[in-house]
Amino acid sequence: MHEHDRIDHAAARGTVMGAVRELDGGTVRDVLRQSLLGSGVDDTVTQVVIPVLREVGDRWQSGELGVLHEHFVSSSFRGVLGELRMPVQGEQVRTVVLACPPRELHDLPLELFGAMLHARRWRVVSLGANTPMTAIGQAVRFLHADACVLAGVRRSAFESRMPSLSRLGARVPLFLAGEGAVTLPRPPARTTVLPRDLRRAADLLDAVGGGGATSSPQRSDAQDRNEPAVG
Ligand code: B12
Repeated sequence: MHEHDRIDHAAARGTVMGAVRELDGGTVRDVLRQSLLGSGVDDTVTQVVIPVLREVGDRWQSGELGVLHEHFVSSSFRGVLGELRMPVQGEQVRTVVLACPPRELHDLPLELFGAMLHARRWRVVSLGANTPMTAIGQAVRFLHADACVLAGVRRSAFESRMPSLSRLGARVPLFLAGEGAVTLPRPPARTTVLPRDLRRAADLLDAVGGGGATSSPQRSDAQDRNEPAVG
């Protein structure tokens, strides 16, 4: 990355944080659009959107910002995300289903990930927060999905439904993501845990999703053979 790119992203983050404090949605949108035009979806998500989300979250928890700022930033980012999903030219041959498991409400990082997959020419179908496992299975079947990604902040989002995750993983390349997935001591069989880094995760899914995830080194088929699970 060039020096001036880094300075632009830092400036963009500063301007967006200022706009969030002022509840100025127009400026949030303008800065994100400019960043998208100048440096694309991956950089905008990883260099501007995620750091701002984290900072707002941290400041909310410390009491410096209020729940209104968290709601405002989530809603503003969702608005711009909608624009990111404008149809891309050419064919989008692969379909991915995104969802948060039951009782998991932290869906924004997954939506951002969806924008990054969309930019990689995936057809992205988002089921959002708190989605019943049966509904996820139905969507996967109905769409003949090439991949499915489930994200959760808490381990319990996955730990409480290991058998149904393994069953779903037998039907479609299944990727688990978010802090709840990366901290699982043993991921469910037939699932792949995505790394924390969204760009690396998108590249990984792009490489293996629909193209034989069974060959992925992070895929936990190992459990079927009583070998230590990786990832
Ligand atoms: C915003 C927020 C919410 C929003 C969610 C908005 C939304 N629609 O997404 C709302 C208000 C709904 C919410 C609710 C709750 N939340 Co909350 N929330 C947060 C907050 C402030 C920010 C989360 C966030 O989006 N961060 C930005 C993301 C991008 O960063 P990240 O989480 O670090 O994720 C990184 C990686 O894990 C990875 N990653 C994450 N998701 C994904 C997905 C994919 C596909 C990939 C590849 C990677 C990836 O990418 C990130 C970059 O490294 C955090 C605290 C914080 N400062 O982070 C708490 C936090 C996550 N919440 C927490 C809790 C406990 C809750 C509640 C249970 C109650 C509460 N105390 O508020 C409820 C209910 C949650 C539920 N049932 O699911 C805890 C979780 C602790 C835990 N591990 O159990 C946190 C950490 C706060 C805390 N310290 O207590 N929350």
